[in-house]
Amino acid sequence: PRNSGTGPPATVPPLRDCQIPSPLLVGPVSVHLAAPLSLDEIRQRNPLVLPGGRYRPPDCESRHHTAIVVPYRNRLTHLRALLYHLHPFLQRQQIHYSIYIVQQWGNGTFNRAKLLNVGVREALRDEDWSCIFLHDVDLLPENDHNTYTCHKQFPTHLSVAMDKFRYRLPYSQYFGGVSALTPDQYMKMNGFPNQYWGWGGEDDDIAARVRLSGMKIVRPPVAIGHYKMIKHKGDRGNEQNPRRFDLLKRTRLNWRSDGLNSLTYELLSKELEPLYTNLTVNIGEDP
Ligand code: UD2
Ligand code: MN
Repeated sequence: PRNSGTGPPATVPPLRDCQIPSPLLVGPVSVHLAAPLSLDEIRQRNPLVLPGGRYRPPDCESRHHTAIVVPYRNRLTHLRALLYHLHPFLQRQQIHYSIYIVQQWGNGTFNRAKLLNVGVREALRDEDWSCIFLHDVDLLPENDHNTYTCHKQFPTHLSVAMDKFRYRLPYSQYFGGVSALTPDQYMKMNGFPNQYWGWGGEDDDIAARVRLSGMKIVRPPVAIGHYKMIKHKGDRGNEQNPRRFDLLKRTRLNWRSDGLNSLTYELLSKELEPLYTNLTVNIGEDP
């Protein structure tokens, strides 16, 4: 016991810093999707994860504080697969983290980038995160040397080699899938666009903002940036956005006025689920 009898309380010794790299890393992992477990089974396998999907390494002090933000609607099978893989993956990296699922309320057209803006703003209300990950629900990292931490100077694009693109970068400005920024980098580019309703374009807009705000994209080596994308069809309510090409022509004019500084939404609920924080949000409709 830390306290015995009447003496002064013993001081709790501070934890030592976690080793870098983490001694728990295993490198490439085979990601199989056969039978995704139930949320309850995943919880049992991750006993140290606290409500809201929060975790801190138990025996060392982590230098990395990462919020994972996932834009979401109606993809429960994918969500289970993501939680099943990501929790142990992040724990092996000895990161202090939390997973936020930002769920678009209603049946209106999906808006990935606006949901990401909401997620970043809400996550930063909880904690002074040093790094924010923007993560598609259907992407599973296949190598834990791909660390979920931020580059000091520049935004990072992590999903550089996906099975769906035959493990190559599809084009050099590609920024879709999984990316990461510090709060400062995010502010500097005025966050993400709010005006992309439906599938496509928003990732290229975000990449353009990185450049326009004077930054560049950094990436891990292709050999460790491997991801599996769970195969899926297009979703109802997320049809291709026919306006994306026109919008992309105006990023240079719009990025300072459309983004974090013009973001409006209504947070309908925030629930600390056993494996994630669920934010349900009304982001309005395509005008
Ligand atoms: C690509 C990009 C993605 C984004 C999208 C265009 C990759 C790996 N990813 O994904 O980052 O730029 O193109 O918008 O290239 N979602 C839901 N419910 C829905 C619809 C979407 O949860 O009904 C979320 C979910 O997190 C999903 C993400 O939005 O992973 C992107 O949508 P997608 O998976 O349908 O698009 P995809 O695979 O073409
Ligand atoms: Mn996808």
